[in-house]
Amino acid sequence: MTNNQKVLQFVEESAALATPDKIVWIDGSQEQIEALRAEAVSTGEMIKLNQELLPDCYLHRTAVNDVARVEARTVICLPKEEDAGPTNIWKSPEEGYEMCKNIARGKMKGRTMYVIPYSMGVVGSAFSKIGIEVTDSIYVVLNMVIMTRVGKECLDALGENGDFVKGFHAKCDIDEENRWIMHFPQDNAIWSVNSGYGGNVLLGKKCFALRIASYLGRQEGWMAEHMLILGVKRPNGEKQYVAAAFPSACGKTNLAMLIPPKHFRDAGYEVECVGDDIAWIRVGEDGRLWAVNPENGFFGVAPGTNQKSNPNALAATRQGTIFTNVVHNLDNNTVWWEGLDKNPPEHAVDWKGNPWNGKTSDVKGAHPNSRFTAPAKNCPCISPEFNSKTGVPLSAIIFGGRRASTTPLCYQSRDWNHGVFVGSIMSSETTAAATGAVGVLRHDPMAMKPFIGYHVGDYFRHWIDMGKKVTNPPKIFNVNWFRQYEKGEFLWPGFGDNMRVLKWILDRCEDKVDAKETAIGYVPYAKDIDLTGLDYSVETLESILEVDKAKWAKEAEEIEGYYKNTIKDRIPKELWDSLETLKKNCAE
Ligand code: OXD
Ligand code: MN
Repeated sequence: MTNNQKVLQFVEESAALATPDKIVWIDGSQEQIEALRAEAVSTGEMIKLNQELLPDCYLHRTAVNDVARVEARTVICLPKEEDAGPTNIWKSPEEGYEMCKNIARGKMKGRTMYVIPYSMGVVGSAFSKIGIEVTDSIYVVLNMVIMTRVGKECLDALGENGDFVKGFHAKCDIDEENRWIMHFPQDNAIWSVNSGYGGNVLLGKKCFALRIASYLGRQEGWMAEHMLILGVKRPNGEKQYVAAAFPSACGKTNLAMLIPPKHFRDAGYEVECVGDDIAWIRVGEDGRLWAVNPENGFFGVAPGTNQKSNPNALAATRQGTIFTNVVHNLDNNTVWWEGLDKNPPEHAVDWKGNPWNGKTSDVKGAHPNSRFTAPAKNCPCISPEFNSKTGVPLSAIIFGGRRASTTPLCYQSRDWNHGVFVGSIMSSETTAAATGAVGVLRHDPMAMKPFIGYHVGDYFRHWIDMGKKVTNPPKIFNVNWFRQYEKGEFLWPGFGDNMRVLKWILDRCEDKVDAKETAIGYVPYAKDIDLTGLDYSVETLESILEVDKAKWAKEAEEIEGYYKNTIKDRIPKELWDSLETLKKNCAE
């Protein structure tokens, strides 16, 4: 399929190590995809679902010990430990390669090695980058076909000499103790062994499009961010675009596909989804930041997705989708998950493969991190700019975490550098997207803690430097949809009603609305958040817009501790200055 010697050598070396019985090049053709689906069904790797209700949809179950990203086993291999920084696990490249190679040696014996040429971004766009993943998993091939642009045209785009990101994946024995996801940013290389879970094995996604790409972006002067991208069409037809960073499983997919409340729809507002997880951002000739979504599908969290919370995502999953670790409804050969509807199936199989009765069982049927892999083109609100080679210009960047208290519903930074500070101090309660305890507050700067491919202090510096390159930077905001009463219930309705906050943000970008200056930045006046059609009291809104200086003084102390004791060095002076301002403002 190619004369590119580097590609041929990579495939040859991978095969020499893993010794597969057969090598199959993925050309992206429908016949090949069909044949692989049929093979996966024949071996039990996938279950073919009801083709009338869910055409071209399949169900897969991972091993029970392999259901989420493994941050403690995700490694950045650089020559010097200090260059990986305090947010990463580090190994030297020599040690990393040796470990992975020893684990993978001979592990594809009796198996087929698939070679997947893929593009992150539209093939042929200056924004895009090509990867080659070798894998012994049909599930990986079929997911990559949905999540990226796969096929011969990627090899053609590489030509005889082009460079690419090398990804080696071997399932091995799905052994937790020998599971490693290793990145070699200096070599554009990724090794993943002993896992079959998407975030660890779809190497175009977190490994390439965030960890390797963030490293490349710093060298080449662009940014790879854990951000959704959405467009809002105003009644007069004008469009504004927003990129928003939230930690995993904090509603990025829901926000990206938001349906505005009726009052906004009637007025003519529409939301279009450009992406739900990753943004590659560059400086445009016009001095603005332009963003593309390098992916081609959605790897979304299933539980909680329903006709009310996210009808667009649900619609996207009705065709050509792979479901992972959800409930198999045996009555009609479809799927179900907690929060889909109030009618769990009685005759079903749970995510572990055990018989399950949704009416009587007291255990969850779907894993909390169960997923759908759905083609982006299925999404009813996909943006006409989705396949744009230049991307979309950003009016605003939004950061958001899951915080029960302290952080108000929304605030705006004073300027770019202060916005970088706001991103750097993000913290959020952990979710099921990664292994480990759920609900623990942790620092997650720019929602990138698990995804920065180098030292976090240098990453902050890169953000500051990017601000110097843009003459017309997006405005930077922070939102918190997750404020709670002491009893635990949420104080803001969220979902489609987030449009009310989005509208304020977009109006701020056009200087159409005033704001209150506070210790932490500009906060909306309650009167400026349009509550029309919502049964919601202005007092409650005021309470979640409040900035409590005493709480923020404590927060500032905590941030100082995080900067000093965790990140320790390489923090840009501009961020220390913002912290000093915050402390001073809270003391006044
Ligand atoms: C994801 C994640 O899958 O962030 O997007 O874990
Ligand atoms: Mn994510």
